[in-house]
Amino acid sequence: MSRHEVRVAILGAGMSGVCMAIQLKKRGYDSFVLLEKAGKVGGTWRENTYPGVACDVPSHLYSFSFALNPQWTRMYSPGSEIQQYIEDLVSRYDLGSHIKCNSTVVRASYVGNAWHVDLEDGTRYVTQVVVSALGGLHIPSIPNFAGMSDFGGEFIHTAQWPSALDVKGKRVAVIGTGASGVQIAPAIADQVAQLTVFQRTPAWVVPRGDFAFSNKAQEKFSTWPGLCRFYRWFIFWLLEIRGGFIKRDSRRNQWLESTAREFLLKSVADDELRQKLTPSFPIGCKRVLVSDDYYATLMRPNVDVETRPIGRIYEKGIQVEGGAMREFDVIVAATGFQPFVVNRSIDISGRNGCNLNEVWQERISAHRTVMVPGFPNLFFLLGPNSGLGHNSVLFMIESQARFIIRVLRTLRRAGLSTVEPRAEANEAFNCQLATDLENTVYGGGCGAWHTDSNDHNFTLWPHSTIRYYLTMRGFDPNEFLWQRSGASSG
Ligand code: N01
Repeated sequence: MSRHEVRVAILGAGMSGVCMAIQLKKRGYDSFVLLEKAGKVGGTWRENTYPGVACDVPSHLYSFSFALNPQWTRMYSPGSEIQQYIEDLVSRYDLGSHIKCNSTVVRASYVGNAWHVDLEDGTRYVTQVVVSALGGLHIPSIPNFAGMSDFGGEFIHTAQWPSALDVKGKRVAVIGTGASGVQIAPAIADQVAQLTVFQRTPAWVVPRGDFAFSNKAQEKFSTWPGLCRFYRWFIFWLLEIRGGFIKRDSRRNQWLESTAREFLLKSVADDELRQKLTPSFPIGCKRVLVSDDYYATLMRPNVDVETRPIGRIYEKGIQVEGGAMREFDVIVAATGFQPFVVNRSIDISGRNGCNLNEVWQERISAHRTVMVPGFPNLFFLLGPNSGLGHNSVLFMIESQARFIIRVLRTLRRAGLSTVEPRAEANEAFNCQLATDLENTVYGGGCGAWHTDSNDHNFTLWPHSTIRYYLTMRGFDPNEFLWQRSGASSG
């Protein structure tokens, strides 16, 4: 078994892991490693390569405040451009020597006053600090329809798109009408012979307003970085103000719902189809989708929407309940992810062998969204309740990385070795969060992926991002237990 000692181990080299690494480097911490299971960096943007993949947050905001990119080609740039942005960050900040690809972490155990991070190949990293940057939406949720193994064509999840697959002239079924489904359907509709969208629940859709930046605009952003920053802030505040829809029954919620209704009315002339596409839950309860061309795609002559539940899959196609079998060459499952399962696939044990899976058995939660009592010096990026439905998660990641740096500095300056949240502070934080969630559209009731089996929202932040920034900045040191090496916990 090979053994290495570093100060910080970051698990995962996606957007959040790379952000953490840059912040460490900028603040003079050079003893860190990024452990990545795949062959290259990128996380979500490496894995998701399906046709039409793009971010549903404008690119100038879906990039880091310390690494603006004047060269974005579109308001909503394609996934490949975001992947390139991440790879460029690695070169720009010279992170290459810190990144260990093909390193699958299987276990992280707190032993004595250190973390032992074990890889599948037997390598062990002994570290003071572990930062989990594994991402909440990583493991595909693949439905288990009867007869699925009988299907003779291609069955693909959106996050596992084979680069060689050509859907031209094929009969394609897309199952799911979430953020991925509404991107892929318009991207392939004009190439395929027939496209059937299998919709279980209609989603609220608002116009995206996508456009390409002209060369002139890109040049101006490059020449005047201040303009690029101003534009970014403009988008940020626009989304932040619109984010008032989170509050249940608020004026902005009503306004957003009427905007979505009008968009549907204007886009879909057919009454029967419009009826099928009208959601019956409050806007925001499930992620609000942004698309300029989804509704138009559904109006195409070679596209139809099937709302009857899927009954069985056969060798040649799909049969819905009460319907005949329809033949397909390709079935695309745009059925989303299993939130936080990736954190649970690694065996994480803290003080006294306390296991994270057991702690999270009843409810997934963390103090200030980043730390769990009993797990000293373990931090989560994009951890419980730090996802967003109205703005850019990169803002959250930056706030979290800054918080971690502040904690590391405090440890260093005071000659301390460990920090963990006090159980009572964690309890108070999460009780308040649960109360706050009740007044929002994220409070459950529509079967969204971001709630657990008890309808408790464990993924989304129920306030403005500014409030999150202040929450992460203004922590009280007394909420945490700080210790010197060798001291026993009390
Ligand atoms: O997944 P989803 P997604 N039979 O869970 C349906 C992020 N993202 O991959 O609503 C039939 O939203 C399911 O139906 P229902 C973003 O945060 C971001 O689209 O459960 N249908 C739903 O329609 C997003 O929220 C970007 O009734 C089944 C769909 O599949 C998250 O990823 C881009 C089914 C799943 O929708 C997930 O999005 C793309 C079954 N058995 C994704 N199981 C950005 O741009 C599920 N469905 C940042």
